[in-house]
Amino acid sequence: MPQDPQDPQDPPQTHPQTPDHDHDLDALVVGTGFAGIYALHALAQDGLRVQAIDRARDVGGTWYRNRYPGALSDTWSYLYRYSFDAELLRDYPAASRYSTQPEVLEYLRHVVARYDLRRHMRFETVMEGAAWDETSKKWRVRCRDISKTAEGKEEGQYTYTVRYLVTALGLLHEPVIPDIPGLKEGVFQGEVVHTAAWDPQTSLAGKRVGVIGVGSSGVQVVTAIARTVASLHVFIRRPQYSVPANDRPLTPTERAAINAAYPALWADVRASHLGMGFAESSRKFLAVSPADRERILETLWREGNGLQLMFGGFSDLTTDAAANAAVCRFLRRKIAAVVADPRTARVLTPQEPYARRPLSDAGYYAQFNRAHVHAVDVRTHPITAVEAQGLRTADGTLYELDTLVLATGFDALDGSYARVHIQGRDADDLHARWRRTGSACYLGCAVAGFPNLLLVSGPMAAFANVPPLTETNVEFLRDLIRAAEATTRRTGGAPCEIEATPAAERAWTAHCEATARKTLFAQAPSWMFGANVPGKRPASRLYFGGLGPFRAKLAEVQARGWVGFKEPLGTAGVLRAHSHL
Ligand code: NA7
Repeated sequence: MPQDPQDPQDPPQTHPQTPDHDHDLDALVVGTGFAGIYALHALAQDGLRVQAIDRARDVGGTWYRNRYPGALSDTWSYLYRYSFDAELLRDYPAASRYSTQPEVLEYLRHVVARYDLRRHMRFETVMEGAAWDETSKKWRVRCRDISKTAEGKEEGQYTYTVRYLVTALGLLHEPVIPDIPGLKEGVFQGEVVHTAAWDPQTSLAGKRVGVIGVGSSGVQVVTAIARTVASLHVFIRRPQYSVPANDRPLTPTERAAINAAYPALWADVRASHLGMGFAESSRKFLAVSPADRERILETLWREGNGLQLMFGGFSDLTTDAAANAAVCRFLRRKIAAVVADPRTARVLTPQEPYARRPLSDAGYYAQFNRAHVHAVDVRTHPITAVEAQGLRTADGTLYELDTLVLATGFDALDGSYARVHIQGRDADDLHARWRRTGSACYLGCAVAGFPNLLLVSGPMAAFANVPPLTETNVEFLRDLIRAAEATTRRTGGAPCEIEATPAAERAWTAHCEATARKTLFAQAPSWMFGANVPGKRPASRLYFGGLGPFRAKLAEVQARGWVGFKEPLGTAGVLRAHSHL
């Protein structure tokens, strides 16, 4: 299965203008998705000698690797972008309500070109490991240049020596390959492709296709390909609720209104919980009459977007089990109204609470009314093997396929660190430590024992719209670096290190867990809690308190002299969970 398939549309490879042997820098950014691009830009603006590397052949991160048909962001297009450049916000196209994967990738390439960032970037470069050198107070980052592998030449190995290591590895990066006998052994004679490592050359038209998984990726790919394939079998273990996205072009009048409102829109986004740009309701579900609840839910269904349905009509759907159950009944009625065959509808209808990452679709349920599209219940009859001709299920049926699509998700958040070996003080390995003791992380950006390692949206960052979350995180770590540099200049002694205290890291991680436990999300096993990866510790990897409160915490940490970071940078105290300035 290809990890990073080549795309003829990838731009020609460039390398940083620094000589090859000059790998002694102020900072290295690992990853060139939304987070890495902005981190590189912010640090370069500050005059740091910085480069960014990426395993892929181009920028984009998630939006480069997830090039499957139907991939779409479910945030309003005009808010699924950076806010730091007012002119770009205003002038860059927002053709429709949502952005497709090619549009997001094009946007990111445009930003990179606009700020001439490619000259600081090196692609097809894998960070294999990094080790903190206590003597020099620098990270030694071992890298492998994989660009020559395709030509059969020897891969290059080299080391960056940097003061700051900024990991922008992405929240959803590492694909999960299910443990189905025969899959990894490669016995299937057809093609296997994972949505998170999609080969753009893959053609599904006229093929007998099987899709495993019906999270966001599965729902999107199924909806996009159903019309053109010869047959489609969708293997469904735990169906999820999906709400129409209701995509449509934005009119010039709407675009003009958005442009005029941008400052206020971003202020609302930054103060809100989700940062999605819709008004989040403060109305409790059971405080509203049954007739009004139905009317509100109908309006939300028609207006579209799963996140908006979950948070835009009522404030307590993710905390009040009775309210949630009532909305589940509403959503099940909607599925029954669309899907003609009751047996198929049963396979597609969830019985669990509406408490996973909400999905949005472009007509998912209706695809199952096509005679050649089948919902296969693999909860009752699990998949037992991948065979030469296709998939075998426990009832003995063999589903013959030409192409098998794995829409089986990600080893999310801390999972992005599984393939890199980052050794901090005492040679402790970051991912090994997280597996041993849980994914503790202070404010999603710093880990005790790992000085000057700055994570962008690492574990325990807020669950929110990615671009404003990314900007929040990057600006915080940029300010940390500025403070560390200023402290070094002021003391005139050893370089000031940025390092979370164990107590602050523990307190923030416990606060994240306690916040998550108050929500129904904690009861529905999903990637957000590590439940989709066998052997992973079941715990929250996100802060469910909201982007606004998260930003307030970061502001408080800064205002209180970097509380929770070690001296001499910080005051080494512990940020109280409910403290206010
Ligand atoms: P998700 O949401 O983790 O979904 C993965 C899907 O794959 C889910 O339906 C799983 O079923 C299914 N799956 C995984 N392994 C198997 C096996 N062995 N048999 C049957 N089904 C299986 O990943 P996505 O990529 O869709 O979305 C992740 C996030 O990306 C999304 O929330 C957005 O934020 C963007 P299960 O539910 O475990 O029964």
